[in-house]
Amino acid sequence: MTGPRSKALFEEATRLLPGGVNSPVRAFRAVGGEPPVIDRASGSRLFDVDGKVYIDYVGAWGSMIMGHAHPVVVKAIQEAAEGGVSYGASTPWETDLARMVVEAVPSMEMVRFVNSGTEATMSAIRLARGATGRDRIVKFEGCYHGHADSLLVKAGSGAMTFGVPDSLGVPAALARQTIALPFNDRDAVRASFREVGREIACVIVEPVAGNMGVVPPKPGFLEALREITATHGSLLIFDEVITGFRVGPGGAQALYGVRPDLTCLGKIVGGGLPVGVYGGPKEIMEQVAPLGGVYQAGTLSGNPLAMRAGIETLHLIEEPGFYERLEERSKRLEEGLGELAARSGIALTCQRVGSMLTPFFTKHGVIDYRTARSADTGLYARFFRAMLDGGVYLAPSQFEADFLSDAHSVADVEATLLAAQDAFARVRVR
Ligand code: KE4
Repeated sequence: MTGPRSKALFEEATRLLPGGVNSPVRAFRAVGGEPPVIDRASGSRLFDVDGKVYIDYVGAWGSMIMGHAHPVVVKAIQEAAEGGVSYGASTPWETDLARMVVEAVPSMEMVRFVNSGTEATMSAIRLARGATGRDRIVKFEGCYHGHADSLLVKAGSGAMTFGVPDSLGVPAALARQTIALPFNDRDAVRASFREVGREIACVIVEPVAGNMGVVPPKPGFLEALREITATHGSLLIFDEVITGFRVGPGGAQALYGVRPDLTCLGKIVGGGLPVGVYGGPKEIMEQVAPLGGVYQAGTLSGNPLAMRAGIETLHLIEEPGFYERLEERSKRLEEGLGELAARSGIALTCQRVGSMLTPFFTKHGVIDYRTARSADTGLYARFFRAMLDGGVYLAPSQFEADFLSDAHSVADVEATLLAAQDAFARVRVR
């Protein structure tokens, strides 16, 4: 239950903002109840306006891998702000951050900074269409790439490969250019390419799905996408907005050894400030304005504060032992949740890659959107609310990922498991 100040402030927000929020999932509609209004954050903790403290596993949806208000990042932002907050002109820091990104992700020989993951994927798709002269794209059901029209598309009925809008306001004519296939189903990809491969500009995929809950790629799936797209002259786009710098310093492409044509980044790369990136081989990126005919622009792109936050964040995650610490604590959380659920007689499948994980309330392994939907979302919602009451802030949807940061201590994980033990007892199906 939220406190009186949260209630009052959220009530006022609902009069001015649709659903009281600036992004739908924050409204807690998938889990019920009203969201606490957050006053500040530090390390692994969120503090709401009523003074309640939470161990935070949302972390600005994966952005805050260093933990909140890291002093090095805060200082860099403060220093940058003293020099002015935005110029709309070249700065040394955008080049510095670009250099760090291309050194970390070798497939990105050249990059362009934008202000969100949506802008990154939207621009990468326009670039793929411009570079290939083709209009169709392939995405996967349950994968989310931001809210550009071409990506708010779900599978059409029957065997047709034409997509249909997944949001009001998306033109059917545009949606038909998007083919939505089951994640982890390489046969479906082969069949689509057999049918219309010559018309497909690109395949865009979350190499580890995070937006239906965490669903790893089946062995061979990413390799098949690489081989099929190369055979048909289509581009392979890895949407690493979540996995970039999350599942390792080189992202999922390094973890699984599959080199995409274009990569999209976001979240961590901006240290929590608004940054998206898209990039790839020079001969493709040089088709982007002002060099080439693929237009993309942005008033605040390469913002100096965001660049400085990103630079310091990437310096910090380069430190020896960073990912090992994350792996150790994430593994403990995954195994602890599994043990506690089993002891409570609750069907739970905890799926994890690195420090992103999802406790699915189902006994089945989750390999795609269809199996993800087999999860008991009502039970998840009750578990979520019991954990929130216990001071643990999980993702407010069964179909999202939870994230650990370097600020999550061993004690935080143990406290989380203690809260989970109580929550499982409270929600156990009688
Ligand atoms: P943004 O436009 O929200 O910065 O990024 C879009 C995006 C692109 N690609 C992937 C893989 C993403 O996960 C996202 C955004 N993620 C969601 C949560 N899963 C952001 C939270 C929200 O929508 O409020």
